[in-house]
Amino acid sequence: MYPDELRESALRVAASRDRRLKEKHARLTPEEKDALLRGFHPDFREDTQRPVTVGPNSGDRMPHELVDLLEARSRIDPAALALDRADLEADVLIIGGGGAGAAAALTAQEAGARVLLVTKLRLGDANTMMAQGGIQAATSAVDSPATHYLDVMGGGGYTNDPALVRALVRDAPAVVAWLEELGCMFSKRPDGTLMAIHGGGTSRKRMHFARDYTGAEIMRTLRDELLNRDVPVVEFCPALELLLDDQGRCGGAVLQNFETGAFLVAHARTVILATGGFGRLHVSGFPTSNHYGATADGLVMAYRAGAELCFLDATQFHPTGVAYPEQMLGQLVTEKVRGVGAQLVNAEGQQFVFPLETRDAVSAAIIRECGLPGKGVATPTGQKGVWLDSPMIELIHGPGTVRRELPAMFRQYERFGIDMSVNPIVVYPTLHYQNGGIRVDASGSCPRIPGLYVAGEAVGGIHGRNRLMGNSLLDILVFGRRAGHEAATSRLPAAGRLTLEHVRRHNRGVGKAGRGHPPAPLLLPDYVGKQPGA
Ligand code: MEZ
Repeated sequence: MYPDELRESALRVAASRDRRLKEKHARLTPEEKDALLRGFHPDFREDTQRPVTVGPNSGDRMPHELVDLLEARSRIDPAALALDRADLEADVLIIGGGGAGAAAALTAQEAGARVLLVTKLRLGDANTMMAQGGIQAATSAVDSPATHYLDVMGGGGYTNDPALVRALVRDAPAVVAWLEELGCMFSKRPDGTLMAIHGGGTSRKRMHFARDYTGAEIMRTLRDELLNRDVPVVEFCPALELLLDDQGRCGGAVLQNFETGAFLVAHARTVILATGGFGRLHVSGFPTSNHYGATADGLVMAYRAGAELCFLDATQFHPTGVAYPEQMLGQLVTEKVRGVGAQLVNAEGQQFVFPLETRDAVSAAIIRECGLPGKGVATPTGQKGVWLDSPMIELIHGPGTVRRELPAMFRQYERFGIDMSVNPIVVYPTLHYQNGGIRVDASGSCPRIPGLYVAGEAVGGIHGRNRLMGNSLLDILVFGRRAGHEAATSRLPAAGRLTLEHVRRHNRGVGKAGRGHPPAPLLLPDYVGKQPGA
């Protein structure tokens, strides 16, 4: 099961289990948390970020991997394209085929718009599909949107945009009801009410879930609905640039057929960007839990068009990515494992952090522990990690709980001969989420670019400097629906003649620096001859 290097330490973890069952680890004080983050969170390392030198956020620090893209030249030559004739036309053009794009398309269509959804890969190929642990919503009598609001703000270090948080928590119960109406099968109690657990940083049990494949179940529901309603979808067709008129109003995009390489011009009254985050950029050399397509394309396009970005110096590393076996390096071990009782334990069988601190703090604590002599666990290839003591779940809730409540996780490990209901598993932080993104208002509109709306992980400000578990599956739906409605019902005057003048300006602005990077948007991560983080 485990090689010798790990077996001995796993036995120490098992021997300490009875003691730890009775032990409650102290919560961090605000001062301790601050010191932990400053000392060990990658955001605070000098070498992980630099100021961007072009565009509206010039001077702001962001991860090198993102700055490289923001400072890169376009993939297209603006002079070589005729933009007056449209290959595709719609009232609302939605760019992105994950949960946010799907929710936006359904809502815009309900509001009477002719919608078109274009997506880089296939419909549903997105982080939504990979989300495991749950979706937050204050649905119980002992909870309220106000309490949810306070948790979200606390998790984000009180830096979040209050208007966006208000929208998030207010819409949450209705969003869950909408999903149920569409046929989403959440885990329920015998009386038919939604099951709920805690996540890191929550003061109430409000994490609703479909076992441990919540995102897949939500995406299945949305995709079925799009197909049932015959919403037009064009797959394998990434967007490369937005189109603006001479007033800076957005009225379409340039797309590329991934198979033939042909450029396509799409005209629309309004455009919704739902392109996801930057999780495949391997920020600071970390492995990732993200979908292959998460290459920050929307940030690049919107930035060139003049959008303001925010909070991009705050990256979320999920505390529990797989560290062993290496074939699964970086894959998510859902926070639900800690939500139902597993503790984080060092090589000597000692708990070193309260398991449901916010993610930024838990990740920093794991990184600190791995740097202390004899405390971290080393896999045969030298990958560092700590133990996540999953067998505790069986001791707390009874035999069979892991297999029943965490079937996807259980199978993931079983394929490698590891029974996680009997043996602890080795974990290390993995790049998980882009806390920041494009600045929008509570309707999802981009204030600097009339006609442009943003939803999902591409949005910045909702989560401040650190998102809590289950608020991403929530925000893609809340802001997908808000953006969809707003884009469909907008009374903006029609865009004038569409141009790529902003792209010419950008290409001139980046000068020599831009030529040093491959063109952007990246579209797909480059693993050829280059290891992540090298
Ligand atoms: O919101 C998330 O990121 C989430 C639910 C992840 C998880 O641990 O399952």
